[in-house]
Amino acid sequence: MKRRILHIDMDAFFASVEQVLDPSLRGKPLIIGGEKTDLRGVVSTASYEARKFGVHSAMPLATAKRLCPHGIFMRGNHARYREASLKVRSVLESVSPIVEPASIDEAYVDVSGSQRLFGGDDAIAAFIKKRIREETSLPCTIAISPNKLVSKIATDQVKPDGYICIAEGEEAGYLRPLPLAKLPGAGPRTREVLERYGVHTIGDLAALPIGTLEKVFGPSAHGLQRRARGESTSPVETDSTPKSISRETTFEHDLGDWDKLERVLVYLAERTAYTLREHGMETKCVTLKVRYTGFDTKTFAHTLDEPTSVDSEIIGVLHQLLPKARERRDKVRLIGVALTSLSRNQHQLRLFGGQHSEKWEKVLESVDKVRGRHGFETIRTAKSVPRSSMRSPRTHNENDGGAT
Ligand code: TTP
Ligand code: MG
Repeated sequence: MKRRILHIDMDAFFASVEQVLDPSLRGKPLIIGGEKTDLRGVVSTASYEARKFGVHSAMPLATAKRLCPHGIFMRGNHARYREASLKVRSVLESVSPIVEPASIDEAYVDVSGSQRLFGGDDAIAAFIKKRIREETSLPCTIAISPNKLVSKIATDQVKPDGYICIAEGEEAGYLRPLPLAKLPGAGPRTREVLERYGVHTIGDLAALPIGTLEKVFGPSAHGLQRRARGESTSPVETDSTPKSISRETTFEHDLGDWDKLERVLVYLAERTAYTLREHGMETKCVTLKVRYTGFDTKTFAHTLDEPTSVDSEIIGVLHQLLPKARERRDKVRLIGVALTSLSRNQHQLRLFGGQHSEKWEKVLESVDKVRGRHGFETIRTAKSVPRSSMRSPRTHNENDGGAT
């Protein structure tokens, strides 16, 4: 499934809400932040008509009054803005369950899974704009691209009442001509340094030899250049998006048999990997947790080069970590697995860059389907140990629920 991420930002949000409440304000230079008599304070937003005079957010009211003396100045009504914001959110949630509000008037939506249902990006955007108009009468701008970064930059380019769709593979080309200031993370200090190297556009940064960039910015050079190329894998995070997935088991009697411990670990790895895939996510960091006799607890972690959701790869990492845990002679009271550095599953990246095959993903998909229908226990690999050899499952000792 191709990853399609939508970014939506309402146009001149506070001012637009006021214009809906009082239509006589439409088409007029409207400035929200304070009354004309308020001496202090800053502009929170200005209608596009007021922006023509150079008025913008965060500008002192006094300056705004000087630039736009005939403007209409209002304090604003936050309860109304929140109400409109919630209506927008519920429209977005009717398109996809994966919605991340980024501010009162801005959100990301993972619409990868909504493509077929709605008939593609253009139809999704048209549907949202129409529904928001019906529910709130407010204008908004939408961008859809393979990731949050590119969509966020793009909405700003096509405001107000805009829409843009950037196809997979076009990210770098789209960003190339834009001024460096448009790239999140390229603040004034960074830009000042880069300009000395003749970097003025995002494309210039993307094309700069990485060695040069590393000399100036150290290891963060790579991330900076990846962003300049429009690459980003950060997931759209909902309230239910897990930050980590873990599972652990406490034994009835402390165990010294590492073959058995290993089998329990394989079982725990399969369970966490299953939960991971249920969430449509991948992990980059696998942690082995061991509590020895006497309650001393140690964790051993390994970060992968490529994220994965494949059982065998997670188990492989645990096998690498086990010898370290075994250095201690003590018996084991508890053993656990935690998966962190989670991101949305990137089938695309996998097919081209990853080592593991598409076939594996297919197999796991069908295994998960059977498990979803008939329960997890119906399929288990030969090396994993059955639940009966663990103490009172589920209720107390296993950290159930998976997501923490
Ligand atoms: P923005 O989306 O940054 O601005 P906007 O919606 O007014 O205009 P645009 O069409 O360019 O998106 O911010 C959303 C709301 O947040 C804005 O209407 C008012 C509030 N806000 C402040 O109160 N103070 C600020 O400094 C900014 C930037 C926004
Ligand atoms: Mg806005």
